Amino acid sequence: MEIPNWLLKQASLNPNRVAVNDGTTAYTFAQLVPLVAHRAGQIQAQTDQPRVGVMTHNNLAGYLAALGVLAADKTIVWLNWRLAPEELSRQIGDAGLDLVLVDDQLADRYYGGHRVLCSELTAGTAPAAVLTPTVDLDAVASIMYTSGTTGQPKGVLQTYGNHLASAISSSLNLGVLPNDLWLCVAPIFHISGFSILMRGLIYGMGVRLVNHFDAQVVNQILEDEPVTIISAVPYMLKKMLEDVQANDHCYSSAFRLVLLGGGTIDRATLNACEESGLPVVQCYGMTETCSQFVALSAEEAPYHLGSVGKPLFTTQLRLVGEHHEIEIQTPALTPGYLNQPAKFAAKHDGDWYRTGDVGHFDEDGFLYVDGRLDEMIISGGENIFPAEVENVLRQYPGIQEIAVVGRNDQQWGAVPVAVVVSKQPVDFQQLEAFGREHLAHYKVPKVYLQTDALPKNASGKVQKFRLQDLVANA
Ligand code: S0N
Ligand code: MG
Ligand code: MG
Repeated sequence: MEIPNWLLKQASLNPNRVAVNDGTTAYTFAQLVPLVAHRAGQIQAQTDQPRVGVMTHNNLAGYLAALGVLAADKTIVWLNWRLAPEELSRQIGDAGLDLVLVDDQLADRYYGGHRVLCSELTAGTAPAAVLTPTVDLDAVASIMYTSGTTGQPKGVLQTYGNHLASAISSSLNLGVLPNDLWLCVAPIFHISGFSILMRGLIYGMGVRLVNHFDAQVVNQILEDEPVTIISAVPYMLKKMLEDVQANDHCYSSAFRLVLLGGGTIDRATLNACEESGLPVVQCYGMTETCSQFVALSAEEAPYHLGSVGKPLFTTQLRLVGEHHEIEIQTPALTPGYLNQPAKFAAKHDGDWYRTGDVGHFDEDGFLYVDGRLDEMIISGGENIFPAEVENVLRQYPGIQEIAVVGRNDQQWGAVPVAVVVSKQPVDFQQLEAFGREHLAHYKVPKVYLQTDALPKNASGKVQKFRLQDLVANA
């Protein structure tokens, strides 16, 4: 089904509303149209491929580049700039990219194929594109890679229809006010950030871009500017809270709430936020669902600390099996993984999508997420799959066996710890350096232990739960 082009629609409905603002420059929806058409024209002049990579911080140049990709009727493949060169090349290869648009600030982080810097895109002289007046809701707007239990990355397809369903569900819970201004410091290469840009286009709402996270910068903006909502992961909220407590920030009267997702949070932090006047609304979502599909409401949030809320208007949710796995149906659910249909099928239980998370409802119908069925570690809002780390570190000379296990961490939520078996003593500094060469730094274990043998079951599978005590006390 086709509906009107989102940007053109907003340029007609709300031409003079600010669409995006980076603190220095602001563009209204009407002003955005020619800028985006220009970027789209440059992109069309550079590639015939249906997908274009974008690797950027949360800035205007990157925002315009991304919207340019969409206006060129192509799919954005979001690249996480923290990834190591070989991790990036695998994604670029899988997506068949022959063009990657790169933030000038990240020029030295990009090592792949044909790249165009955002400044080069801005300076391009090819004719502007003519924007297609409609969007096809089944077309894939964006792709984001996630890893998995085997350690192989999968490109999650996100259609326009998925983004629309997600944005509508969120708005039916949080409401949309004419003065809403959503601060976007969550990376736009993650759905936590990109969903804000999509909501901006769908709601006709302003987005305040912040290049990268810095608690003091964010708190100063929330004090000085009429931001109404910010999306944050627990790491960010804790840093913001520390700074509020240390420097007595008082957010502007326009401020409505911190939408918190991307990992579990301790009750003490939530209590401290309440005492410091930081209104937190917890939610629960995934890349596969274009952001939250369960959330608290602003009214209920203070009375249900620790819960992620109720399934949103378009979400069906059930708990299945002895572990109470969370299974869902929602129109925001991805139609699949790029090039890997079998992996997507394997995540289904009939019509239900298996999240891999386990949870329970309280007597009032509020959902609590209790953990994961697999070994995934969430560090600062980044997912880490132990298999991916083990596959790399196992290649280090002398390593016979390795197990990577998550350990709770005050700052990051959880961090990976490596337990290695080797006949000779292992130089952990060298092992860590090896990991940092081949993996995004956040995936590299923060603690290393050597042991004589890994605990295994009768069929030879490592029993990681038996390493928990060792790792917790290391
Ligand atoms: C937390 C962030 C900002 C940390 O980055 P910071 O502090 O800026 O670090 P740097 O200065 O760049 O680096 C310092 C050292 O720290 C290491 N490092 C960086 N990040 C991590 C990490 N995550 N874990 C461990 N270490 C990390 C660096 O490597 C560096 O060390 P060295 O020098 O040794 O290299 C950053 O990590 C960040 O931006 N995280 C957030 C990611 C995120 O947004 N995740 C959410 C993903 N989930 C979803 O999108 C679904 C849920 C969702 O949609 C949602 C989520 C939240 C709110 C709303 C929603 C919604 O539903 O709308
Ligand atoms: Mg930093
Ligand atoms: Mg790093």
